[in-house]
Amino acid sequence: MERRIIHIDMDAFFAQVEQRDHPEYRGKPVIVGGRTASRGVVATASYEARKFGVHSAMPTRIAHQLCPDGIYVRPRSDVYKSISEEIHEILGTYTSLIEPLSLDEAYLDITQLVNRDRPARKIAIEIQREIYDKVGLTSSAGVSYNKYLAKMASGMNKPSGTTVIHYDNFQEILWNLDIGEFPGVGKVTREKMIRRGIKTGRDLYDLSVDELVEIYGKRGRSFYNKARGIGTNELTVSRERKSIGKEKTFDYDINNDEEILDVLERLCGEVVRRLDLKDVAAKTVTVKLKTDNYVTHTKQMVTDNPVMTKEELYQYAYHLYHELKDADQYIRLIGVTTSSLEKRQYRNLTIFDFL
Ligand code: TTP
Ligand code: MG
Repeated sequence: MERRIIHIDMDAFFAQVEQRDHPEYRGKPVIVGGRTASRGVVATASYEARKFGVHSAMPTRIAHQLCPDGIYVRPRSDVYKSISEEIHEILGTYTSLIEPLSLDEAYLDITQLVNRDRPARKIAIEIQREIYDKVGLTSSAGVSYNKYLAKMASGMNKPSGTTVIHYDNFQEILWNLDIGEFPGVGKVTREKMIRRGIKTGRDLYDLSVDELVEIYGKRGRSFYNKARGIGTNELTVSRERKSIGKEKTFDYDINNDEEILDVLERLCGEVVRRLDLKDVAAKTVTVKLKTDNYVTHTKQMVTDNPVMTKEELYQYAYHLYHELKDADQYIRLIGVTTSSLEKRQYRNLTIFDFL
């Protein structure tokens, strides 16, 4: 059966997050990586930094030589992880047929969403726009009829590109590619192939499967298929996430209700934002406290009506907090989690709602 697969990949993910959160970094070469002095490697670089030749996995020392005036920052893994969850939550509102690949990449099977007025390219653009509006980051999308071509496509017009590979153009696109662009062809293999006269997708296409298997063993068959645009369209779908929560560790142990509740209220706001993104409501609310002697206490309750607003969630969380909290005990962490998630039901408005 013919399918429509979208591959979404955030542009210069870590670096773009740093530019989003530090406006003074925008338009500048930003390099996110380990240790800035003599050791460590580059995790990623903004597109401005890539112009200097800086790229992922390069020793930071080399990056400093290529781009001495760049802005070098350490990764903030927790932030990237939480943004990644927000992005995956947005994707989950389009379809449950999602295969997450990494923090910043996923496949979506949108076959069922496509119709004459809403072609796959349009859906891809809608997704990219929604991610930008809600998370403030650009992404690139590839659309095709299998995973391999969708992923190839998303890389073709970065940043902010939307690229479609279909039956009418796939062969021409693949034939014109440098051999190094094919998955599985690293630097070393590329050099060897070029020495054999295999420089482009077209050269690869001209070899028989027997010749390729003879030279490259098992990989040979894969190269043969890649040259012909053959790949799987089956997604390895992840399990639906069962809870959404947020927690905060205090810089120092505290025992001041007002301060703690302030944080709890903010956490409730963040959790509801994530419920909004997924368009779900929660039947269960759990509050967790960790005391200064590292003991964790949790208490949960089932709500009368599924929770969807910050005020509702905070009501429950406030109540649970007071049940858990010992007046003499200092705490070091507080968290609130929602579970038993269900799709929101929208009541049909009647004329009485307007009176
Ligand atoms: P990628 O999607 O490979 O790269 P990218 O998003 O930075 O840039 P592009 O626009 O080309 O997609 O990886 C996603 C993130 O994973 C990246 O921002 C940082 C991290 N990463 C590493 O930490 N080390 C690596 O070697 C690579 C490739 C990525
Ligand atoms: Mg990326």
